[in-house]
Amino acid sequence: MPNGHSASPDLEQQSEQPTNFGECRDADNINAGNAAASDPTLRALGWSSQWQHLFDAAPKPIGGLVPARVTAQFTNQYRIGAGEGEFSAEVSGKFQFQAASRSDFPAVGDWVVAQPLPGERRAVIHGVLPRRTAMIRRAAGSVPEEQVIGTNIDILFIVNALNGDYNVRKIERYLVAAWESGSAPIVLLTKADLCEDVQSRIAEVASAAPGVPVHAVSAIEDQGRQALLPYLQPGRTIAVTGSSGAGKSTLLNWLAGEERQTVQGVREDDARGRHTTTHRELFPLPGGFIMMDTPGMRELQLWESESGWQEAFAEIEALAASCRFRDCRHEAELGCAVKNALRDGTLDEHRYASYKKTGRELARQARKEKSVTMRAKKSADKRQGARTNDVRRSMEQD
Ligand SMILES: Nc1nc2c(ncn2[C@@H]2O[C@H](COP(=O)(O)OP(=O)(O)OP(=O)(O)O)[C@@H](O)[C@H]2O)c(=O)[nH]1
Ligand SMILES: [Mg+2]
Ligand SMILES: [Zn+2]
Repeated sequence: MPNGHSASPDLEQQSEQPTNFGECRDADNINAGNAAASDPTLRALGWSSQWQHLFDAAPKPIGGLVPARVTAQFTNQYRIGAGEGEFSAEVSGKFQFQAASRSDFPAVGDWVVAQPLPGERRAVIHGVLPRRTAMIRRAAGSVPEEQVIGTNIDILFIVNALNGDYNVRKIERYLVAAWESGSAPIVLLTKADLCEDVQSRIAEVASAAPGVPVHAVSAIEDQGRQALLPYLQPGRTIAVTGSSGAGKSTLLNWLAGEERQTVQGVREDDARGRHTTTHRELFPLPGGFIMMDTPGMRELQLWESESGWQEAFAEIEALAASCRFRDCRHEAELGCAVKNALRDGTLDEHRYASYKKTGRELARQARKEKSVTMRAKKSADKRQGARTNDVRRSMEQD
């Protein structure tokens, strides 16, 4: 092991001071008449008076409905936490019928309108409260379809390990998705005990993550916890994301102060993980914050996200504002500020390449989505046409 213990003060250093994440949130003035708003079980899951207002405003087709949070998801089954405890839940038939796309279904982190079934630990979900944030990726498969990874995440820990997993380009992709999601990204470089030169890694990542705090930690050696404390505020939901084996579940156990999730060693040859965590799950932790553990991803397929891309490459977007042509593609155009910055070395070549590559990928993705939407519309029109003909024929027969 290289400079493990002695790295301690270094680890506390960070690229940027975390400042006002969610400072505004707990101006909760609890309505004394509202039992749910002050319910300790719900509050441990992140419930606040803002959610209470949304719940009060939500449509309620039947009586006896209560607020609950989706704490885990297994295909079509959910586990939800309500004031009355945990329930296994499914969506109602009407919900299923009315859902226009996969992303309308509840996801881990959602607050839902639920109906506990009398005398059972089962419940029916009738609605989902409006999401504050939603982390979305493109689902695996040939048809472009969005998959909601998690919702109502205040802070997203983008976890990348300082061994074979370390990859700045990978972090950039996660940042695009994080900015698009609405949650505040933080990069956590884990397994600092395995790295000889933590400080230069932090600096390298920081230059590819404008405006994003970057911290190095070692759960195994209990290093770097201090720097994370400002994020771990009561009522906050923090999700971890990253490759399998990056140390997400280990991080959760470390911050929880006890073994909540199973962890497993990585493959010796390439440091890849074994996909130990298999479903997304929320854990209310002792400090009053809530952590969402997620399965490691092989690859993060981005969902169309113009604003996330612009945010993740903010310094290039800022340069682009002074290009001579407004529609400059930063290739061979005259007066291109981006190309100038590349020439004088203020902009890194890899960073530029990654900016262009991500942009192309998102454009391709947008085209695909468009053509699928058009195809879906055409076949719907066709079905409609066939139905109209059927009706006409049957009328003619009459
Ligand atoms: N040296 C070192 N190893 C660590 C550290 N954190 C985690 N590990 C090891 O990395 C391996 C993978 O850790 P996990 O926490 O299971 O990784 P994960 O990201 O949850 O992986 P998936 O659940 O597969 O997505 C385990 O053997 C951990 O002991 C660390 O700070 N230092
Ligand atoms: Mg895990
Ligand atoms: Zn340009």
